[in-house]
Amino acid sequence: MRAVGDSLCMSEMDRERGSSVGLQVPKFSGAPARRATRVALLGVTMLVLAGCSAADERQIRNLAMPDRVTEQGPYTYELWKWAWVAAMATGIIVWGLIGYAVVKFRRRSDDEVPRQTRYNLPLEVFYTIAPVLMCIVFFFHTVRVQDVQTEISTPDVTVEVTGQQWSWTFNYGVGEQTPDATGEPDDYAYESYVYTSGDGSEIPTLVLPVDQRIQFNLRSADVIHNFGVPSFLTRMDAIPGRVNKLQVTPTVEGEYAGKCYELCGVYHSRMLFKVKIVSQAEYDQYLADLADAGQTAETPLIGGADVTTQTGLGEDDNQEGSAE
Ligand SMILES: [Cu+2]
Repeated sequence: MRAVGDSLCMSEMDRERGSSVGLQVPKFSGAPARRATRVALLGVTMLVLAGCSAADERQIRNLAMPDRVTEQGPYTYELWKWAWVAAMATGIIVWGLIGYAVVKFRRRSDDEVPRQTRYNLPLEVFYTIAPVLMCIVFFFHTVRVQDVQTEISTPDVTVEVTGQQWSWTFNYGVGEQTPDATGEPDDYAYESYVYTSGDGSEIPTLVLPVDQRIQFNLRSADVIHNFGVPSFLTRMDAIPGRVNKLQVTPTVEGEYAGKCYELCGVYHSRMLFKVKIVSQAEYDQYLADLADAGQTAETPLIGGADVTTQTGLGEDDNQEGSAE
């Protein structure tokens, strides 16, 4: 069997002799490719026609993002949208160059082997500088949006949130808030609290007043969790031993879903919670209802060293998680 190099040499020699013997490449027949294209087109058309429900249309319009229900959410969405635009522009340039090269440098006859190495200095300069510029622009806008999402200013309401394997505890302050409280023990924002706590069999609900800047003081009783609500378009880790602060301003009343975003153990997938954004009056009523139900505490339930995690922190006679 001859090596490829040999056959290339032979092909040159053969060509000189006027022979048609060359590199033995199977002849391209367009028929199967055309059939494949037709089948693919038909498939795509059927998929499109198979029905775009209203929900699908909304998904497409939102570029697969949830509706934004906070003041800060649109910043994340804009970053996402423009990242798509940048990716599409890059795609069009790359596909264009591929198409151009495929057509321009195609094999024009059976015994022709195009030059196998080429260089083009302007092109090489372009594909070195363009990605660097893209990274700089992406980095700039990512930092800009991150600054909005992590900005801490004086909150209207502070909610102490504890993640515990495998649910959440929400502590709401009662009465006047001390706005510059650090959230560390002995420096909580409120004099007393009401709470609700989920466990393995009950998904807790986080109730928030609309149009108020809410600060979540995030803590963990055991391992690293991550507090996130898709419709808020932001999330943050809850790390044992520290208080992470996240602020959002909900603007649209309604019910949303929240969850833990950090694989935190065998029942991580159970760490769901509901979010209800309500009017100030309904919020006040909710806190009063929690107080009536006896779910009150002087300090928020944040989980202690001996917390029994599976059952949640707020069991009536069994408040292992309370900070007393
Ligand atoms: Cu978790």
